[in-house]
Amino acid sequence: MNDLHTITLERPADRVALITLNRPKAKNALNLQTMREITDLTARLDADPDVGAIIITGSDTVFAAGADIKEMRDLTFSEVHAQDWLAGWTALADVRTPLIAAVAGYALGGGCELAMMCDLLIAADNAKFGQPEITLGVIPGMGGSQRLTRAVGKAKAMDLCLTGRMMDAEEADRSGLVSRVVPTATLREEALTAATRIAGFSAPAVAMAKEVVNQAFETGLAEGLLFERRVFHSTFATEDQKEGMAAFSEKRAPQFRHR
Ligand code: CO8
Repeated sequence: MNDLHTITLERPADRVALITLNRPKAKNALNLQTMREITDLTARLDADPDVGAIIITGSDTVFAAGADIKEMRDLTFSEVHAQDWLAGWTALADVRTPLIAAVAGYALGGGCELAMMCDLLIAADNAKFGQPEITLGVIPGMGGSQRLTRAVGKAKAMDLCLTGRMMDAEEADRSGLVSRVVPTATLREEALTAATRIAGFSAPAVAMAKEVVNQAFETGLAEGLLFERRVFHSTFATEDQKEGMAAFSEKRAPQFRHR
């Protein structure tokens, strides 16, 4: 796509889109243009019935080194407040298609926050996560204090946000930040395998599964369980439920319609 300058788009497998952050000279720092390109592109991919999973990745050594410090450094309070600086990223959290962050190397500040906005976070064994904003005289601004705390608990989140230290892949795995850790050399392949698998299932069932898990962060248990049960009931309105259960009974592979 020729309107992309800070990211690239590939279609490496059927029903899978792969977005690669591509500002190597700035360690894939996320500037406004990157935000617009990612949110516009993921919205377009989300509306495409031929896309069942989206991978977001960086290079072998850096996922993203955070928001673009050089772009922000001279902004005033009035400017960031008036523009609601970084609010545009919330569009990514509205994407209904599963998002897989495939993280190798540094995922710092906004880079860590971008990875946490995704649904699966697959880390290479060289990944390093951190919220170093405190070292710059600011605080996380794209969800780091909220999503990180929900993912790893107060003790670790405070440690990362107050000291600015990095967490390696092993600690991130132990702390519940990442879905799994894989060798750096196989990161892309592992992400692709997961994406292909997800994209092969019933698209309504996948969207509903994502929705109900996300609901766990928004509601109390009783309300969440009721929401889950009602959404479970609604899967029985889909042809894919009939096909999936018939295929199991008939000992054959299901042929999902994906819509
Ligand atoms: N923004 C802009 N440029 C960057 C960034 C960044 N986040 N990170 C690296 N770069 C640039 C460097 O300035 C350097 O440019 P140049 O070649 O022109 O000097 C180039 O990328 C290469 O970087 P290094 O030489 O530093 O590479 P190293 O391999 O030595 O180090 C690191 C890699 C460890 C990733 C290091 O670059 C680093 O620490 N980067 C900054 C990490 C950071 O602090 N991230 C947090 C940013 S703030 C944020 O994400 C959220 C802010 C929310 C604010 C809310 C406001 C409303």
